[in-house]
Amino acid sequence: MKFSIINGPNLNMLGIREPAIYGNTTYADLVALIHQAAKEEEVQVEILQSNHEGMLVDEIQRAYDKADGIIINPAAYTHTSIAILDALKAVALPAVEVHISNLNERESFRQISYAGQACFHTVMGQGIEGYRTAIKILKQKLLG
Ligand code: CA2
Repeated sequence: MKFSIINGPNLNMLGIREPAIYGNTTYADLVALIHQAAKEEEVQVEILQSNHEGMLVDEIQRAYDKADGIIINPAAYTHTSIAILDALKAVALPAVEVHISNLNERESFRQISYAGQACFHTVMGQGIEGYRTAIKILKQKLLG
């Protein structure tokens, strides 16, 4: 079972600023956690982070040929990108949306998620541990 894990803009800055919202862990810590969780769950993962909307769309399209499911944190593009929503709908792979912070407790502009409309589940407010939860949920979905 292979998952494409896609992270959007500024997630490479984790741990550098705003620790009260995003924690002290770095993007390298997040990548390590994902690899550890994937090993434990016996799934394969490919991870991409990009600050560019089109790169995220390209990666979702690539997942169509190489992955069984998608875990995506589109970061700020969550709240703006119909292109990412359309790409997720186009590939029609089972997808889980992840957010490190709890969007329900934040600004009103973060209350809308376009990408989430093409995802069967959203994990939020669990910090980077949310990616482990997402891996488990996606695996269960694919196992039926
Ligand atoms: O909670 C999440 O995972 C978010 O997707 C993170 C995004 C934010 O725009 C979303 O509304 C919620 C931000 C990514 C990281 O941005 C940083 C900002 C300052 C310092 C470090 C990272």
